[in-house]
Order: sequence, then structure tokens, then C-alpha cells
Amino acid sequence: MGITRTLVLLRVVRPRSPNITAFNKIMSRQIHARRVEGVSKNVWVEFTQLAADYKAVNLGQGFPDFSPPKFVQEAFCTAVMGGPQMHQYTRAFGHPHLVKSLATFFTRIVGHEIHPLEDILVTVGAYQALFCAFQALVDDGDEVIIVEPFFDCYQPMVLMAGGKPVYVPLRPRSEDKMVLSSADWVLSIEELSSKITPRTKAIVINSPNNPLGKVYKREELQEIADLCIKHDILCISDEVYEWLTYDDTKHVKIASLPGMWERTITVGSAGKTFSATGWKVGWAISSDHIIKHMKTVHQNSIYHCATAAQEAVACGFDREYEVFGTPESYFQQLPAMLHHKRNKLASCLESVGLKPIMPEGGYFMVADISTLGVDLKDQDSKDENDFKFVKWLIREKGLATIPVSAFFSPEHRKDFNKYIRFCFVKEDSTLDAAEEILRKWSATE
Ligand code: IK2
Repeated sequence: MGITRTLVLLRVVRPRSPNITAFNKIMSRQIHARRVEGVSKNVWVEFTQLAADYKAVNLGQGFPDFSPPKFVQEAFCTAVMGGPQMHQYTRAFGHPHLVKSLATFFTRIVGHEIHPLEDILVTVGAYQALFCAFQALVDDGDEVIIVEPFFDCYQPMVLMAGGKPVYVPLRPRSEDKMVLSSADWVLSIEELSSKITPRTKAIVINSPNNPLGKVYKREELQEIADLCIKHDILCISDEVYEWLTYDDTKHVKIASLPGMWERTITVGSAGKTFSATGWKVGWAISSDHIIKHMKTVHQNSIYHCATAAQEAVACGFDREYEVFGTPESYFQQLPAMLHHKRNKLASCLESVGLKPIMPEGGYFMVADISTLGVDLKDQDSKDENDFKFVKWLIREKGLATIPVSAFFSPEHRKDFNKYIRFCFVKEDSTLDAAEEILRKWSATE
């Protein structure tokens, strides 16, 4: 059953239990802990449900609507049929086969000998790697610099750890120039530097960036690295889209720059790497003196993630190690396929008068909607403009996307509420269906 059908079936309005209401009345103290205050809104929960309710063509949340490559599907089936141990607990910090495969694979990429048992933590998706990092490394009052736009969970995770998020936006290179590529969005090192205080504990970067698709150049990473080293700051580097770069753009790992291995936590995702987001296998790679604290959070919360899924991901990396750099590699095939989809979506958006920003990496495309002039006065007035527009597009046109202000801090949201995000890791038929909706709409305007 597809995710849309499942979500539609789950949308049964449940009457409030009389027991819960009674309990709330008798409970004389506040039920919730303060750490859940102000972080309950979640763009994925809201828009995935809305897309399902309206059975919209879904270019919203970032997951492929096609299957993972055969070799990992087969590896998963083999694992599931592979005897009792595949169905039981495995090593808490990562299935032995997987940490070995990850260490072998990434030692070659980072250029630093990675110890499978000391330097890697396998997690429930990249989400949990990020959660463990913030919980293990951020203390009350610590400041964490987040480069905007950012994957939305960084902010609530910092807050839940007791930290203070401090934001530095990527800005279009020039306000008057048409912003055509994600490379036109740049970080001001002066601005970043001005945000560093004695309480700054970490800087969070994401390359390729979600939602913009910006891939940081080596020189940009070097400037960030210099600041981290100068001020003794950690770097949390979210690299879940590391294999997805286009037009000869190269992804560089900040951990591979001199002096950065010891202070960088690199976060990865098998969901994004092998087009299997539902498996929820992710990892953090860092020096053992950092990973050991993340292990403490992990062992006292999740303990470990599904054994068979870890085994399948290990087989995937073993295979990729063998074919790395050849046309057989999925890490070449997936970006090649997505390159075509990216261009297809860009032409479609341009043909209906939207202004897309061409991503250098990842599988999202941001477009400026300010030229469209849709009347949104009937939409919820508390919402930002892009939220209103995306809701309108789902309800009225049956097309789901994501509002880009969700990737900005409350203080900068207003400046970026004229953009929406399209996901293109979709079957061509899904992209065609989206194109048809947009064309019909533009023909009636
Ligand atoms: N980090 C980034 C930058 C991500 O984009 C994601 C997953 N995003 O998917 C939702 C969307 O943007 O549409 C994660 C971390 C989490 O990855 P995982 O699924 O491995 O937990």
C-alpha cells in the first residue's frame, strides 16, 4: 500500500478519550516538560498529511517514489532470510559488518584511517545521528551556529539540548542579479565570524544543502574550517546528499581538511545514499573522543537500529567499494538519472513562468513564486506567504511542494517567504503529472 493511501486511511478523527480529559482535570501540575515547548510544529508532519488528504501529486517530502537498486533490495531479502541472528539485537553502536564496511569505504574518501568500532556510530537515520550529536555535545546555554537555510530539525534539536541557535544566512550574491544557481548563494565569512562568542560550541553546515542544493566549494569550507580551528569549535557536517552533485560539481568533506577530523562530526544516511528512506539507517563518523559521548546518548535512548537493514546497507557499501568510480556505481548512476530529472523540472517551471534556482546538488529545486500573483487572501492569515501558497496549491491544484521559509529561523523567515521547494527524486510519470497541472494552470491564468 502506498504512503498516500496509508495516510488517508489513518486520517480517522478519534474522539478525545474521556479518561484523558478527566486526567488533565485532576493533574494539578503541568504535564509536559519545558523542552517540548515551541517545537511541536513540524513541516513534514503537516504537509505529508495535507498531500495525502488531497491525493496530490507529491513533489513535497524528499523520498524517491521508485525502488532502491536491485543489489540492496536483494541484500535486504537475503538478510531477512539469513537465520535467527538477523532478527535479533546486534552490536549497539553498529552492526559489525556495517561499521567495517563504512570504515573501509570512508577511509578512502576522508583520507584518514577510520576505526570501525571507535569512530562510527550507526543510528536510526541521519535524524538520530544529529539528535545524538546535539544531546551529547551541547550544554545549557551553549551557542550553536546554524547556516540558513537549514534542514528544519537542527533548530528544535539544539533547543531541546538546552542550547541557543544562532543563525547566519546564505544570501544571494547580488540582490539585483537574477539568482539562477545555488552557487549564487554565499556565506559571508565576516558575518559568520561576527556571530562567534566564547559560548559558541559548534557550527552546523549542510552540503549539498537542503533545500537550496548549494555544494560548498573547498575554499568556502576552508574558511569555515579556519574559524573552527581558531576558536576551538566543533563542526557538525550534514552530508546526506554527498553523492548527488551535478555538472562536475565536487562534494568535499570538511572532515578531510587539515585539522578538521578531530572536530568534525560527519552525518550520513543510507536512506538518501541507496534511495531507501524507509530503512532509517544513518551514521555519524568522527574521532573516538567525540563518538564515545554520542554512544552514551544512543545506548540510553535507541540502543540500536534494525539488524537486517544494517546488514543490507553493509552489502551495498561493499559492492560500491568494488565498483567505485566506474559507471556501474550507483553513486554515479543515481546522480546521472537525477541530472535528467533536475533539467526536466527546471524547464517545466520556467515554461510556466516560475524562476527556479538550479541546484548544484541534492534532489530539491527552489523556485521564486513572487511573480505569480495568486490571490491568497482567503488562506490562514497567521501563515507566511509561502505556507499559504503551498496549501493553496495542494488544495486547489492537487500539487504538493514545501514552503521554503520552514528552513529559516523565525527572525529571517519573512525575508525568504517568496520561495517554494520541489522534490525531483520522482518517477518521470510523477514529474509529468506535475507538469500537466502547472501547464493547465498557466493556460487558465
Ligand atoms: N539531513 C538532511 C539535510 C535531510 O534532508 C534529511 C532528510 N530529509 O528528508 C525530508 C525532506 O527534506 O524532504 C535528514 C538529515 C534525515 O535523514 P534520514 O532520513 O536518514 O533520517
